[in-house]
Amino acid sequence: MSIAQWEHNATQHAEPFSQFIRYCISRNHKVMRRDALEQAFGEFLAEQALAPEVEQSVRCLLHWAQEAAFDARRRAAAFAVRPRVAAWRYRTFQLASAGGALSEMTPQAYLHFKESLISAPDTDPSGVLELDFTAFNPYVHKPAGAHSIGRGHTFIARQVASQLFLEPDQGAARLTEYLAQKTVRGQQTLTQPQLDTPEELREALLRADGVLVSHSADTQWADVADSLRALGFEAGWGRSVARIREAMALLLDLLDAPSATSIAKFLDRTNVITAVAILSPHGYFGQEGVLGMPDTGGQVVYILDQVKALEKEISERLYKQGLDIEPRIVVLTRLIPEAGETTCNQRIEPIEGTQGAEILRVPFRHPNGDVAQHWITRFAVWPFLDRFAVDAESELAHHLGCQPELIIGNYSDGNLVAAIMAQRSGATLATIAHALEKTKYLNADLYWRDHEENYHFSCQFSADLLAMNQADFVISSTFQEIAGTDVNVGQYEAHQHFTMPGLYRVVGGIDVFDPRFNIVPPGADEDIYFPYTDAQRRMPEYHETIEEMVFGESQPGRRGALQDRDKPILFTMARLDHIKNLTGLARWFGESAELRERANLFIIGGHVDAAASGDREERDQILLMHQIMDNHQLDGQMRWLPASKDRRLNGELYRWLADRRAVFVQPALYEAFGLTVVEAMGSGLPTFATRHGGPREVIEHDVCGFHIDPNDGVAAAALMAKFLNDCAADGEHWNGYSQRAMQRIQSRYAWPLYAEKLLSLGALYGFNKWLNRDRRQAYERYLEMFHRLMFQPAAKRVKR
Ligand code: UDP
Ligand code: LCN
Repeated sequence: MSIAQWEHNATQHAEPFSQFIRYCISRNHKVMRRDALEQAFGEFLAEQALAPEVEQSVRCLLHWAQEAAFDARRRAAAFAVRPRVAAWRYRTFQLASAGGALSEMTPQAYLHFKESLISAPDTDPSGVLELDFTAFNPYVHKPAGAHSIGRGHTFIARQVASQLFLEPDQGAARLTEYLAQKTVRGQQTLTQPQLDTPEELREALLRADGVLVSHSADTQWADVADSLRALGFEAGWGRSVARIREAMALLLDLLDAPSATSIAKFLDRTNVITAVAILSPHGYFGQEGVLGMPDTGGQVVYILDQVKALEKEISERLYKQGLDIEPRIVVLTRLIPEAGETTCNQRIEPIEGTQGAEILRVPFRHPNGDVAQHWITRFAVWPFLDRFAVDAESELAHHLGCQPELIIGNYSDGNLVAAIMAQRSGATLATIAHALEKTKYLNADLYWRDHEENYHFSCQFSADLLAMNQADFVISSTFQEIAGTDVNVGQYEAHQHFTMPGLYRVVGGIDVFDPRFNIVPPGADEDIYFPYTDAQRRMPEYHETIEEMVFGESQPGRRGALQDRDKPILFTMARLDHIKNLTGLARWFGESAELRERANLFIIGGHVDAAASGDREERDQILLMHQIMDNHQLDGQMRWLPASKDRRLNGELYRWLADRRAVFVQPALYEAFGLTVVEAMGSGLPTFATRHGGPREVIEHDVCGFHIDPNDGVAAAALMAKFLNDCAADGEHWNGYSQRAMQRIQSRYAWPLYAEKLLSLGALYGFNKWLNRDRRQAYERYLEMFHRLMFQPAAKRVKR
């Protein structure tokens, strides 16, 4: 659909379109998303039939409108139309006695239209702080096609090459300057500072090749170091003569005619990252007994796996580069003095499965210096973060004894702290959203005041804007996280234009075509989540415990006992958040006689005993779950256990269930990525997962699993029942899905691939940052002002 077609439809069918607008106004609708519009149109049709082709045209108009706003007073509607991925057009429809007139709107006008519906009418639109971060973007040329979204590195490599190439002498001089100042942990690498003109560098490279050519390819750096040092070189080109010559040849090419491929390859070889700080302040960050606790889920798993993979890859790179340096990786999180049975009150915790990576915990402090003693929900950590950033920086410097070259933020709070630290130190900044809250809560921006007491979105969305604009590169797990699908809006995309009435209006929050976005999907630890068919590595020592978990009796803290052990099992495991919708799954199951007939339901989530929970949202879900089990009398067909915190046991649980031809269900209302989906599929469980979010991209529908609509439980239950019926009729049916699920995960979601890509990005974007450091000053100032004038006052309003 093009915007011209949309306009054509709207004008051609102005009369029925205006009737529907009047219908919405008469029902007092103000702002509606596409789903709600489509539903309202169904209700409208029940009152007023339209000719089929007219009905189809109006339906089409609504389908491409992501949102509509209705103003009874002005007798007008405004539409946010998204004719294709990440393209937004705004149109207003002014009702007239017959039909109406369509006209174009700017994003500003559209946002003002919405604001006026909920704040005082006729507020002066210029009286609102309007933010446009994209105006400062150093990338004048950006890729335009949706296929480029999430592949920023290819664009940056081309841009860096052309920047160097456009001014040939200057380019060579910049490269020479870059090499001359390059130190690693205070040690000069690659070239000595006196090799400071391109001519001298070229000459030295040619002479070095003259020396190296007489050595065998596997001669070590140590054997040629003296000769190369005499020519002005230092370690860092390679451990063997073969690698040294390759890297030097790449540099000679670059000095003559830089290309995107050679610059990326050269940096990958030489711009090695040796020390990384990873920020993840909120939740209980630990290695044992924390998973499933409030705010403690996939992010912790992701980071611990990420650290292992990164350390391994850095070690290999350093080795090949000929540098005898140990990688240093530190995860910075919050120290919680009253941490229950967790280790979150310990300052240092070595990370298992690594040579030297550690968790370093730094407490949150009140303004008077007192340490905050208890866990604090992720929605209320904001007033602590500025101070945490400074404290973490000094503890890290003390602990590491060197500056990290790369700082990686996680989630809104970690990204903000990482941004502050990177801004102060000049390190390369990567951010990872994991889950942007804005798309999870309906109209969280427009009605932000209603959410403020519990969620403090004024802080969170400001932190998100700051971090995503400060980032040198952004790591995303899927394409949809950035730019959605043909019909669904991406999580980052939702930050392009939005308004928080009375606070600020964002007309350029982030541009998803910005080349800082890169898709780097995570994996699942292959030592824990491996195929159920891998008999050699199976962990039978857990089987007795698992048998008891699944088929044991009901007892305090657990509910339900499966009466018919022969039925296949529908399994789910998640934190017991509203958004995870485990209660939704229990209800679909309860309401579907067919599914109850066919299967048992096994749920692991949160606490079964509400008194044991310290989280408001979790307690609500616990009460709801009990109510559903009572109403549908599910105790003999459903079993519910509290969070299961042992990852190795969980890995074997997935496989044990696969032995019994079970399926995994992920019913979330929205799931940013969904590690459980990767774990379950990698273990061999056919998986039914929400079509809202990452699982839509992880699973190919009806090939290696199924997409389900969490808002249509009847259809989801029917799809599961049909699958189980097909499995009962054909013994191979389950196998096919299981095999394809395992293949899908093995080929795409693997940590070694992740680490390799992340470090290549660090090398490339780090150089890009150095090359363009003068261009970012205005941008940095704008961000700093936003931080001080918007974020900090909002954070001060959060109760400590
Ligand atoms: N998890 C767990 N026990 C539980 C609940 C979750 O071990 O009771 C683990 C799960 O195996 C996965 C992670 O926590 O590794 C949850 O990650 P996911 O991305 O699915 O969701 P998140 O909690 O991050 O929203
Ligand atoms: C947070 C989430 O909500 C999940 O969807 C992700 O899988 C997890 O973080 C890891 O990125």
